[in-house]
Amino acid sequence: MVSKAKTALIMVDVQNDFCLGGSLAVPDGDAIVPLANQLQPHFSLVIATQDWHPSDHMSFAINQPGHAVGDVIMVDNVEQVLWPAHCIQQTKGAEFHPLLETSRVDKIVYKGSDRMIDSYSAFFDNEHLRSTGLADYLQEHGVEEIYIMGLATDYCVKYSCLDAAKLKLKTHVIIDACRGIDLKPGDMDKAIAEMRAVGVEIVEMKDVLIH
Ligand code: VGL
Ligand code: ZN
Repeated sequence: MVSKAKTALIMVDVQNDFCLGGSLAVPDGDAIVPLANQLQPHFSLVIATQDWHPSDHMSFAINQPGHAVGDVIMVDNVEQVLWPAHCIQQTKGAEFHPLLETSRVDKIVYKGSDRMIDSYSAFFDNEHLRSTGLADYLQEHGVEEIYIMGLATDYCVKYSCLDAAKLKLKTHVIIDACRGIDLKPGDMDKAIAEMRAVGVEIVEMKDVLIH
């Protein structure tokens, strides 16, 4: 039997550390939690990602003596931005925001568990060496079209969208259900332009909720 194509919602990193009071709080990050809940019933599959780092992860400034948060260093010949320690496995900061509805979540994708390589994308690590299994999961479930929202627009949302487009998924980003870090002012606008350039469709809540 040919499975009918389905549409999936991918909620990126709606975790305590990226929200108010978290160690890597994204400005206004909490605002997207009710939007995530509102979106879920409109999709046949709901997927949530969790940034899931060991405490000795090389992306944490504290693990790179002599360096500070925001520095960009080379790790194994790959550029790496240094962050405050965040989303450490099994800690409160790595948990989903307490108001995020999780009963409809069909699959959780963990990423960033290898201490030597970061993984902004929900699909692959930053060097595309290892897959998280999400692409196979979508294929097995007949998903050809995805909607991405969450945190942060200019990192995990952007890289997830770029990989999805490469995988030939019809990719939409629900831009008013995302918030960005803007480490350098303009990063968020640049991220939107980069996503658009590879064919990602930029949509808003209202475009999704009418269906
Ligand atoms: C993220 C920085 C470091 C994100 C994750 O979820 O956008 N950003 N780790
Ligand atoms: Zn991270």
